[in-house]
Amino acid sequence: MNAMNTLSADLLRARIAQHLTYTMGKDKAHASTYDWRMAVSYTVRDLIVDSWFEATRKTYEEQGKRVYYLSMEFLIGRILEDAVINLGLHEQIEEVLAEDGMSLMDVVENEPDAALGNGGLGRLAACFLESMSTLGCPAFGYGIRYEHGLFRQRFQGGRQVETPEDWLNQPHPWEFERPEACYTVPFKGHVDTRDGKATWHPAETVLARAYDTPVVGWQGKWSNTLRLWGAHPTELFDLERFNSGDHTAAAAPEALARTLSRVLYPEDTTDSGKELRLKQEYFLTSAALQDILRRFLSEYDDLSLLPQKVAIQMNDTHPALAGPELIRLLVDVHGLEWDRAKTIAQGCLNYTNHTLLPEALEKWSTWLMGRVLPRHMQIIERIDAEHHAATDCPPDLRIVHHDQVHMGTLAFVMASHVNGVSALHSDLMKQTVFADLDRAYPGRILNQTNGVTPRRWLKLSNPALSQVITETIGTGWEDDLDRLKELTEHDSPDLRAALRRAKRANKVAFGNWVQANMGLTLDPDAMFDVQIKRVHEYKRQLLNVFETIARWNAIRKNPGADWTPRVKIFGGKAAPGYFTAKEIIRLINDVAKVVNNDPLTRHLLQVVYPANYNVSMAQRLIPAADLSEQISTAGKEASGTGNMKFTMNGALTIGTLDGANVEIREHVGAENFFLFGMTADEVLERYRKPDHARSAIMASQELQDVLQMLAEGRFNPEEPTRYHGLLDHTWNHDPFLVASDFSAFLACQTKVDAAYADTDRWDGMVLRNIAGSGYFSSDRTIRGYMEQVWDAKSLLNR
Ligand code: F58
Repeated sequence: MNAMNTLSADLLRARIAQHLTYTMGKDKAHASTYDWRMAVSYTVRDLIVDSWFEATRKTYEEQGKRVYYLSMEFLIGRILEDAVINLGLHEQIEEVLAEDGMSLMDVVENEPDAALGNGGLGRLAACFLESMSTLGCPAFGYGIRYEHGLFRQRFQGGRQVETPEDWLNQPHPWEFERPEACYTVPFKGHVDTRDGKATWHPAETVLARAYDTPVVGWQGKWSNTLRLWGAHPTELFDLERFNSGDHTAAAAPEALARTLSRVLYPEDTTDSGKELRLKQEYFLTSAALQDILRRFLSEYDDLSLLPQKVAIQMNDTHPALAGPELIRLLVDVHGLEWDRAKTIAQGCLNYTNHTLLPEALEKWSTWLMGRVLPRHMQIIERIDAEHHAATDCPPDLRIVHHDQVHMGTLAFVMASHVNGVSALHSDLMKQTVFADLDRAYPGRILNQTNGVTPRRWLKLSNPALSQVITETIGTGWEDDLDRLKELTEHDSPDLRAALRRAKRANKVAFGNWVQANMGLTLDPDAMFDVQIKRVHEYKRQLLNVFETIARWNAIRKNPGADWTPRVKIFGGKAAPGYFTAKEIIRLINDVAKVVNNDPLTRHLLQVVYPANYNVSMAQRLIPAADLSEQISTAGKEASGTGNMKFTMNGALTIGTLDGANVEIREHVGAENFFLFGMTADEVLERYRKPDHARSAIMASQELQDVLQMLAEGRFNPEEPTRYHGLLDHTWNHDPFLVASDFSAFLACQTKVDAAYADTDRWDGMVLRNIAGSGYFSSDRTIRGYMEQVWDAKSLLNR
């Protein structure tokens, strides 16, 4: 039992009332949901602060090694609900609020999502923070306090329209501004070298100011800090200019500085050549490293101890300037010799790779790097020269070649450990993109399969299932998720029925939400077939919508047959500049419009695409899913983490042997997973066939019918040629082998239908999926990093 559970409703009532009156300045008669939410948030935050201080005190006392997780993205979602669940205060707060006619759900849903990330990479960082706190690993997350997170998505005539996100428009109750934790970040200018000593004379400077959010672990035993940097001008205002009447120019320095933390880049493949992005990356990295060194030097005076006391994780290459920046600080500011500085930097740094897609591997032109960060360009060149001398690598393995700085190579060379995010992905790293570097630096690459926090993704988002689990195996599974295995020992008709009831209740709840927000009525007994993730060609939403059309055709041909009713649910955003992805979104919406209005089929097939998919929508949708679509082209999805959340929540997967699907299938049993499609090796083989698309299309009448309908504008009679570009792309290029995997997908979906129709069989499969999902807790992942990457120890219960 955690201490918080014993907090009485009386105490909470008093504290909430106190905050309502004295922090919000409202009396109950006039308090809005927003006021209540703020009062509850401040109350809960107060309860975390003590454990937060205690964790800091303990880390100093024990001189523990600290982990620093550097990430351009933290896709946190709502904070209050997570804190309430982790502190076990759910029931008491519900009780207090009910007395004033409020519900905890209304209060929680008043909070905007903190959407400081694009997708999996950012959400992983958020899960990791929570697990590091749960495990008592002393850690800081470092990121940017974007004023505008990921854009909001609307559909206009089926097309994605982006509008700015505005989470900081209202006060943010979870952060503590730290005006004293402030660092100057330099840019541009020139470097003087005298007597072998370099001096950088920057032409621009910006202040990085810290904003801290406590991250509380399960049962409130430990809290770490998410420190986000806001950009501020070094000089507030040009008073002389203002007085001379040039008001706009007077405020220019401020506007320029603030741009750095204004908005999250919404691209999900790197858009190199953007100066602002490079500056953002350096802004985060430099502020974080200055802060790390300041904290270290407040405790120790020998910089050689740095690798023993500090582990820095680079979340992808976005903070890969950490290598050159740490060397710069050690050499130029702290006066260390180059060799010593470089060894120390390598001893602290580690790099996680999240993609093998060539277009997503960051590169910067040497011209831009030299102009924005002239000192770093020098340091990078020296690192590169030494890397070349030590490994005798060919030119294309160098950090700098073809006038570009290859950030993956830089990160690799400067890291102690480099990891992939699933077993398959880590193997492919060794076989493909990093094969030569792996030979040059053997043993550096290792695997840490991703995980997700079961607190948010099971306990919080799926109370119905959580209750069944607790009633069956008792409490304690929340931070020991392997215990879900015990469910299989309790397999019985009663347990299967209980799981089914929980799922149905979640489907009804989601159906009500769809009804209220989209005006569509869903049948909770139909199979909810869900694909939610960023829209990208390699994730193959196109394959799914082609299958949807083929299914519609099949039903129309034979409406009286024994069909398994389905609701096809899509969710996800496309990068604003990604034309093909946006076309796919439009197509799904066009198909939905036609299919949902067909009186012949609509009791058997519906298509739903709610706009603005985000963390909160995922929390609603995943518990309601029967089928999880994980259908990327094999070898392209590094891991996936949504796949894990679905499994934990009792959805069955239809998927390829890609990313962590491979391990999910091993853990739940091959017989409980709907596998289809080419393997990564077969994919490579297939690419060698020049007419792979055409020949696959010619082999499938169903696919030809689908493409013919698109050619005729069946879903868009107002503009029949709308999808001709997409069709040409499919017939002649099909870069992610949609056509080649289509028939296998269709056949596999037929097996899914049959399995769903056999209720007892399906329920048994569901049970085995939940029971096998324990491995995919991010606690397991973080333990792996602590032991194999960071050499860090838990400070809990010591
Ligand atoms: C994702 N990457 C992988 N990148 O695609 C996914 O397989 C994996 O599970 C996840 O990381 C966590 O390891 C990803 O989300 C981005 O969003 C980047 C944003 C910034 C530009 C480059 C892509």
